[in-house]
Amino acid sequence: NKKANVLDASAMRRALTRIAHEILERNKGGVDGLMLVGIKTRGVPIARRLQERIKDIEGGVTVPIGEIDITLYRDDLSHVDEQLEPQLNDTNLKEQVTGKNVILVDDVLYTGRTVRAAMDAIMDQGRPSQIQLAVLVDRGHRELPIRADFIGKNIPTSQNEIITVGLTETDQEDSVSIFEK
Ligand code: 3GP
Ligand code: 5GP
Ligand code: MG
Repeated sequence: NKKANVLDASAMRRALTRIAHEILERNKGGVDGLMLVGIKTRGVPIARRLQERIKDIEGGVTVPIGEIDITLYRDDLSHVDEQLEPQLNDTNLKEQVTGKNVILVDDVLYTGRTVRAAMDAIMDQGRPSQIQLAVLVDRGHRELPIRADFIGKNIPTSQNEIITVGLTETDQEDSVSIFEK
């Protein structure tokens, strides 16, 4: 049952536009060495939106995009087994990662285990010059020494709350809400 709406469509749009600016500000070397890598499912459309924003800001430059599929073995959310580690299913990195500044993109950052698995997958493919992390929501409860470089919204949650992220690409609307499990 829903407890609160946290972001509506325009707030989400503003947050992603801000992150696009922050990515460009942080990476003064320019967009040349950048690469966006979305973590499936919803990290991928978010990465595409950031690619569009960066293109708008930087006069038409298209930053390359890749996708990584990392899922828990059992994908049944109501029975997410806390002992299961996120596993790599598939990567779609057409671009070489070696020498690139890879920006990982995900919808929600929680324990950090998914991001750790994503970093492993990227570093299996080559030697990026840097890896940075952009997330729409940081809900806290990290279990690893991982933090995001770019955050749309910090939402402190309890363990029995979940964040639902809706995106027009996969859902009816752009929205972020807090639910009680
Ligand atoms: P996503 O693939 O778009 O990121 O993990 C699979 C999906 O389940 C995720 O979608 C995410 O939105 C949703 N989800 C909601 N709560 C949780 C949670 O507590 N743990 C995990 N692993 N996924 C969650
Ligand atoms: P972590 O590995 O950091 O614990 O979890 C990150 C991944 O699990 C994200 O890709 C996200 O899909 C999912 N996740 C964890 N908690 C939540 C949550 O509260 N809401 C949503 N939407 N996804 C979550
Ligand atoms: Mg996700």
